[in-house]
Amino acid sequence: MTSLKKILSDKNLSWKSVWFMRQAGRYLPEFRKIRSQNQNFIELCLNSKLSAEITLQPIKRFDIDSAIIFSDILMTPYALGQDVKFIKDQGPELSEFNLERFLDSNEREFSEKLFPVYKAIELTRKNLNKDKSLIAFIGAPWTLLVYILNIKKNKTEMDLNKLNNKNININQILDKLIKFSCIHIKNQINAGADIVQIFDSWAGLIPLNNIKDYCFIPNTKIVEFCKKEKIPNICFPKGIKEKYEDFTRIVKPDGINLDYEIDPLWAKNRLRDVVIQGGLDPKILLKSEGEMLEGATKYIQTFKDIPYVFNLGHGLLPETDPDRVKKLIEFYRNF
Ligand code: 1CP
Repeated sequence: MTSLKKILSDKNLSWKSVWFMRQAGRYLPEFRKIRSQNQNFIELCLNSKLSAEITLQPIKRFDIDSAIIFSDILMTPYALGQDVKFIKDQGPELSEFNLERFLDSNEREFSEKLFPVYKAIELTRKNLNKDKSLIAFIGAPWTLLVYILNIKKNKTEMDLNKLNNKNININQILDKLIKFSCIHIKNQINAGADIVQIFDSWAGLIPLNNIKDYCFIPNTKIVEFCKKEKIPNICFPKGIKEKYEDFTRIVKPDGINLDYEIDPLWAKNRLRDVVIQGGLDPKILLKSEGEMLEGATKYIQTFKDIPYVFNLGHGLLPETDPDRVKKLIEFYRNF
């Protein structure tokens, strides 16, 4: 197995690696124990010692190649002055967006508010074996905007009125988010992270005629920044279907995470000059062991002769049995 960092920088080898999105968190009893003693989620993310400990929990349990820092994409709006709360069984809730306050925030204030996250990365790196990569992450500007303006009605519908509100200049907000996303990436790398993953979890909600402005351009600007800084990067434009091809060609990330709707063979034929990661439906870990291993085989087999990072098509679900995760990793290692 090869470190994720090496795979992303040296794409011409048929190297393999494995980690899982949301590997640190909700489905692990040792995480739930810490969480039950720390009701305020933002405060937990800002507790460097606990955050480092949670990051390392899946590394202690499973034979995986990378750790992803325990934090959240909503730490960016938090550091840009918005109140962020996580309501039990409902998800995040952000205070009313205040454009003036948002545009007013500066780099020093932003980095100071997120200092505990960087400290957690430093601590984790010290306790993580050298041959394992530490993954930093950000939410892509559009996905952050969805939360900042509270645009999402439910998992598949959006309140377009909010998007078309004449008093709101979407591009102005996206530009500020791009700038501060790059600052957050750089700070995380300086603290000891090796790679960044850019989660555009709600890219699939973008109206088709806005996909260039709201998805391709912001991701391109961030990837260009990473390239300038020599930071290995992986994009995850979830839900954009066949637009994965345009995305890869235009944005040119080092790595691309497939979502579970993308056919692996289609991806292998259409996505060029990029390291492919993930794809397996996290729901398959809830099915019988046979079904899970059959599903995994399709991905491992399809990508056996090109660089491939074994991972999922979205994060591990809270109801996943950790023993299933272990089984899946063992199966992959023995394949
Ligand atoms: O209540 C709890 O115990 C908190 C659950 C939880 C956890 C464990 C949330 C709330 N965030 C996290 C950690 C987290 N979030 C990590 C680090 C852990 C790991 O990956 O191993 C990461 C990478 C994220 C990223 C994240 N947060 C994304 C992008 C990935 C994705 O799943 O699409 C998104 C969209 C969020 C927002 C968020 N944070 C938490 C929830 C419940 C949500 C999603 C809410 C929604 O559906 O709108």
